[in-house]
Parts: sequence; C-alpha cells; structure tokens
Amino acid sequence: MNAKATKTQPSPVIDKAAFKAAVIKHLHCTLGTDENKANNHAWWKATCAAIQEQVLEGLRKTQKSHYLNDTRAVHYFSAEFLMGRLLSNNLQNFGLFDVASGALKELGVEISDILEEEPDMALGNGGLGRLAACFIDSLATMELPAIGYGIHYEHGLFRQEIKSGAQIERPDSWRDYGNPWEICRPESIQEVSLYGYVETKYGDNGRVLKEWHPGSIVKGVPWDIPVVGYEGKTVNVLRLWQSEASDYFNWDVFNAGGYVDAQRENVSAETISKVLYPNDETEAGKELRLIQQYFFCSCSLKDIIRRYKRAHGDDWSRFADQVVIQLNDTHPAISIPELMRILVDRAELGWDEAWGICTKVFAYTNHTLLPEALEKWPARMIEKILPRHLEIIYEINHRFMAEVDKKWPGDNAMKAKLSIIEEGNEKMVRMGHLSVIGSFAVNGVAEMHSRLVKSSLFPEFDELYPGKLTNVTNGITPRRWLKACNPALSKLIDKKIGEDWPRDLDKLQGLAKFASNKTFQKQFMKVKLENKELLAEEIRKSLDIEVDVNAIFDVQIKRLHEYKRQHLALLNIMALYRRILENPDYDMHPRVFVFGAKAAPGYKLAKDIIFAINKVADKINNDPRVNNKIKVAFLPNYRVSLAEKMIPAADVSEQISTAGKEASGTGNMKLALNGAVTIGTLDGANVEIAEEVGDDNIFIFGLTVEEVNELKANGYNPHDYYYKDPEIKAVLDWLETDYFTPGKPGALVSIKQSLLDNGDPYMVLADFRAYSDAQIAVDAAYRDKERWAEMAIINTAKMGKFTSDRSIRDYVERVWKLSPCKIES
Ligand code: OX2
Repeated sequence: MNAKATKTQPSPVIDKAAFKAAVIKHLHCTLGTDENKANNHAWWKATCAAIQEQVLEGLRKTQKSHYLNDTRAVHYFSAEFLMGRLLSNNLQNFGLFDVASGALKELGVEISDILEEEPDMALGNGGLGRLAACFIDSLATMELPAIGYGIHYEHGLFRQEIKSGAQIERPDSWRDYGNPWEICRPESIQEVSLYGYVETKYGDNGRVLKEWHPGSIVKGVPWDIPVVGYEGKTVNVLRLWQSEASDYFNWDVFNAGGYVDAQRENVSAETISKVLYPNDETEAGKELRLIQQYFFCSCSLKDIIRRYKRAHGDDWSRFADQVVIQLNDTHPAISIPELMRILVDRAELGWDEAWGICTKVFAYTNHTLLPEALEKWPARMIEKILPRHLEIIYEINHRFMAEVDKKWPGDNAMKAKLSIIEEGNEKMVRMGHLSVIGSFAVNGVAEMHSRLVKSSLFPEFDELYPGKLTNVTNGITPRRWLKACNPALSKLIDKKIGEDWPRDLDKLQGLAKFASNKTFQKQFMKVKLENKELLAEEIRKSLDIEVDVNAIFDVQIKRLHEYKRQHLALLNIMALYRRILENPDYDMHPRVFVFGAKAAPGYKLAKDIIFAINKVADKINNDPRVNNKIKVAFLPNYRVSLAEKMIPAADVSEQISTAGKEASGTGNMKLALNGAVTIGTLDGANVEIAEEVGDDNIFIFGLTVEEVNELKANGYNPHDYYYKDPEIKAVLDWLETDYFTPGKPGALVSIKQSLLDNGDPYMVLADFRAYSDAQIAVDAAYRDKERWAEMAIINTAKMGKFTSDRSIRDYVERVWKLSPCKIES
C-alpha cells in the first residue's frame, strides 16, 4: 500500500504559458535571435535567462531580509567550488522543471538536449570542492544566512581526453560563450596588496606601528553566482573573485630604488585567477598558489568588513557575534594573519583584543591526514609576498610557544613539534598548526577520520585545547544527487512515501518496510535497469563499446590516486580475465567495470594506472574468449555532469581505499543513495555507511586501520604476497609482458614496480585476496535477484544520515551557532 503522498514539492511560481513567454522574450530581446534560428545553445541561454528572473527576485528579497535583520552569517572560504551545471537544479528548486519541460516541448525543444548545452562549472578538483557546493545548497535550503567565497578561475579543472589509452589534458573554458548565472559587481571591487616591505614607526606613547608598503596592488572583481535553496525561498550567493591589474603604480617603492628587478619577478595581476591548480591532495609549494590563496582571502575579508561597518561603524565589539568564517582546509588559512593585520595595523586594536576576535571568528575543517597534502610554505616565500604577515605569524607563534611552555615547562621537543614554524634547512610555515591555533573549532569529516585527527595528527593540540577538535560527518545534497539526477527513482519514491524526502532525507527510512516487497523490488530494479540503459548508451557513444545491461554495473569514480587503489580493482579484473582464459566455463555473472578518474597532470604513476586500465580494457573488450563476461569502460573527462549519469546506473560502488587514508569520501554516499551496494574497506564514511545499512547490505573486506599500522610496524613486505599467492604473481608478471601493449613490453611495468620494488605503500597486495573474495561474494549475491533488490532498496532507505542538511545542522549546532532567517516577500 502506498503511503499517503504529502505534497511538499515546491509549487511553481509561474505557469507554462508565462514560462514560454519568458523564454521567447529572452530569445528575442536578450539573445537577438528567434524561434526559427535558435540552436540548442540559444534555447539553453534563453531558458536560463527565464529562470534567472525568478532567481534574481529571490536574491533581492533574501539580501533585503538579511540586511534588515542584521543577521549573523557564516562565510564559507574555499579555494574550490565544484558546482557542475545549474539549470536543472535551479528549475527543480523553483518547482519549475516540469513547467519548463512542457513549455519547451510546445516550442519543439527537448529539455534533455538543452541541459546538455551547459558547461560544468568545474572550479574544483574533487570531493573537497564538491562538498563546498553541497554545503552552500543546504545552507540556502535551510534558510541560513551564508555566503561562499572563492576564486573566479578563468579555467577550471582541465578537460581530460584519452589518446591511445593515455590521459591528455586540455584547457577547460567554461565561460567561453558567457555564463548566464553570474553577475559582475564592480561596485564591490577590492584591492589586494602584495610584495614590498614593512616600515616600523613609533606612534603616540611609544606604540609600535607597522606600515606595509606594498610592491604591487591588484584588483579583485567579484562575480556573484546565486545559490537557490529548495523551494526557492532563500537565494544566497557564491562570490568569486577575479584578479585584474589595478592602475596603481607604487612610486614610493619605485623611488626608493633597487626594487625594479624584484618587481619584474612578480606575477602579473591577471594570472592570479587564471587557472585552478589540478592537484588533489598534494601541496605544490608554488608562489602563484599562495598568491591565489591570499588574493581571495584578502578580498573576502575586506568585503565582510565593509558590510559589517555599514551596520556597526568602527565598533569591533560585535564583529565575532556577526561573523563566522569556515576555512575549507588550510587553503584559506592565510586569512588568520590577514584579519590580525587589519585589526592591529589598520583598526589599531591591541594585540590581545584582536586575537580575541580572530579566535572567535575562524573555524577550520581538516580533510586529510596524508602528509603530502598538509600545506607548508617556505617562510622566505611568505616574507617575499606578504612581509607583514610573516611578522604576524611569528608573533602568533611566539605567544603560542609561551602557552606550550606553561603546559609542558622546558619541553623543547614539544615546542619544536607544535610550533607553527618547522625548523630545518629551509624554515617552513605549517598552515595546519596556524589553523588549529587561530580557530575556535576544528573538525574532521567522518567519525573515524576525526578520531585519527585527534589521536595521530593533532594529539597535543587536543590536550592543550580540550573540546576544540570535533567531528562533522560529510554529506551530499539529495536535491542534486537523487531528485535531479535520478528522476525515475525520485518519482517512484514520491509515490511510495510522499514528496518531502528531499528536505528531510530520514523519510527514506519509510522505504525499508517495502524492501522485501516483490512488487516494489520489481519497480525499483526496473528503474535501475532503465538507468543502466541510459549509461550503456553513453558508453556506446563515447567509447563505441557495447555493454549488456543485465550485467552487474560496477562503478569506481573518483580522482586517480594510489591510496584510492584503482589499481587494486585493475588487478582483480586481470585475475578474472585470467581465470576465464584458464577455464572458459569460469562461473561468473557478466560484469561491466566502469571507471571515471582524472590524474593530476604531474602524477606519473596515476597516469600510468589510467593507461593500464585502458590497455587492459582494449584487450578484454575485444577478446571473444571472454564471451562478454567482462567489459571494462573508462569514461573520459569524469566530472559532476558525468557523475550524474553514472551514479543512478550503478549496481556496485567501489570504495576500496587503504584503511585510514580516505578521510570520508562522498561518492560512497551518492552511490548508496541511488541503490548501489558498496564493496569497501573500513575507511572514512564507509564505516558509518556500514553502520546505517547493516553488515548484510554491504561488502566489507580488507585490513582495518589498526591492522594496517601493525603490518607496517612489523615490516610489510609485498614480496611475501607475490611469492605466496600464485595469482598475484601471475597478474603482476603479466604487466611486464607485451600482452596488453603489443610490441611494447614493459609499458605497464611501473605498476608492478610500485607494488614490489617501491614497497607497495598502500598495501594493495596485502588486501588483494580479501578483495577478490569479496568480489566473488558480490557475484553470488547478485544472482539472487530478490536478495539483491532488497539490499539495493535498503541502501537507499538508510542514507538519511548523509544528507548535507544534517552536516550543516551539525555545523550550526556545534560550531556556527546560526539561526535561520525567514525571507519576507
Ligand atoms: C577530500 C578527501 O580526500 C575526501 O576523503 C573527503 O571526502 C573530501 O575531501 C571532502 O571532505 N583534498 N580533497 C580532500 O581532502 C583534500 C585535502
């Protein structure tokens, strides 16, 4: 029996006729074309313009209400926002998707075609940037006063092409033909200082005054992207800064002489926001990257202060009541000394008062324990670009060292360990330490990760500041990751449990009681099959590979990184292939392994793994002996809009990182929400997913963190596994031949080398057998159609916890202390 459908879908603000008229008006008046001439791109732009009328109306009302109520707001500082496409979501949020679709149909246009015209806004690398995008969606939906601050990159994450199996990077140009959503705000331009030197002066009563004489000044031009909440009530903004040359010429520095050469080394203003650094989880230590970070932090802080002053003048006493700033990783950590500089040098507050404000304003999210991702900047570099900030960092550290001495008197080793400054050949500034010291709250992104942050990354900080370190488990927006990307499943769920799950995802729990209902199982799996047909079509178009939609769709989508272990999946595929060659009757349900992954352009082994997957795919897909039991499809240019096609079609979700390495993962949540069953290690949020769905509805395998550490401590030797397990040996040796790369033996050998000669840093061989066995268990489970359907349904039903609305609620309660603001119409 169907639950009574509660009607809480956003009700459309305009009807079909009005929407159609708006589209035509924009076709004529905004784009200068007409219905006969317009191509899909023009229809897309006109449709965006039509909905943008509603968006801007909502934005105006929201800003007015926030201003009149003088609300406390959260400012989400992030170097990355991976927004993807906006049209479909904006339509959904205003309840206008069906209206628009109907209006366009009457004009002879298919909405699905025009949605494809929109370039992804790919201003981020992966999970960290997408998390920021999900969070601002939830903030708007929950009617919380919030603003996202970031960088208006001219080029987002590179476009990936695959040529002869290898990744090629091409520039991404998401704004080439104009972006219909963004609004330039020249009235809010800010200026940012760089380089130069610091002059010490003495004011009245001997007060030391520092004056920074910058070597150059650049302009920050803000572009606002409206962020529409579900049901369209609150429309917040994402403000992205673009750099431009300012007309300022520093006569002061010029006249002092000797700076001309230094000036020549400076990066030109326009370069600052030119391109997103494509390294996920690696810190490149490049000067331009530090400048990018400072650039957007400085612009954003000045913007916040301008707004604060409009209401409170020079009275700083309420600043920390009105403003909270969340630092998305350490990328914006330079904000801490920047706010100190503004308060001490500009507002002339005493140090203690300024520090008191600062440490009530900032909160910091840690996303990783990987040492290569923990940012450190050479003190010399900071001194060159931001001479005053280095002085301030030293002063913060000096006072902090006194605190450490109080707690651990005379313990110099402790001081060296906790200092913001790492001494060595080259003095380095540890941005993580600066962030922990300068923030009132620090969080990890899943329970297990936060536990490790406390116990292994920052244990002494936890002792020094009890209660500062906390957890907020990540989440994903169900509006994009179910409602918009999987309309068929959404409609089925609406029918079964009502329509209010997109704002209250715990409602999905109501599906659990139908998990063993045969009719519902059939309906659920029919939707899955339709989604698999759509993905099969995509695979055919993109790769010219035919896949069987009755096969198990096994999906691994994420950045390519050794710790994520795409090569573990590859070894298993090769092992299966070998078993089939040895025994043509090898019993397995047909499976399609689908990959999507970009490698950082400078990450050689990651690129080698992509190459190997493609080469193995070529061979297997074209080997008649395999008899279509295995297909391997590596879909190029993995991005948000491609994820939206892959996720609804997945049967199996691969989450196979080495335990302790994946802080949370969010793809794991998206896939499970869409009814995929996870095969995974006890890592990151997999642990919490397992708790929610129960052990019977997930395939957990492999070493635990404790076991990984123990094995490492006892001296892990991958050769033991190579010699003891003949299948491992055979598969690794296979990589050395020219079987997959005819005429080019050794083309895939780097993978074998990393797993043997290089010590297998992520313990792929140690987990291989357990993984392979777990895959056999998956195969067996899939053959019981009803049992599988039940598992898939339970996965969807139990994902309530992982809505980003819950994450935001946790932040609001534990960190931000914010209240919603109703928008007056
Ligand atoms: C990622 C983490 O690797 C991933 O586990 C997590 O889910 C995501 O952030 C969002 O919290 N760069 N990307 C990440 O960390 C860093 C650093």
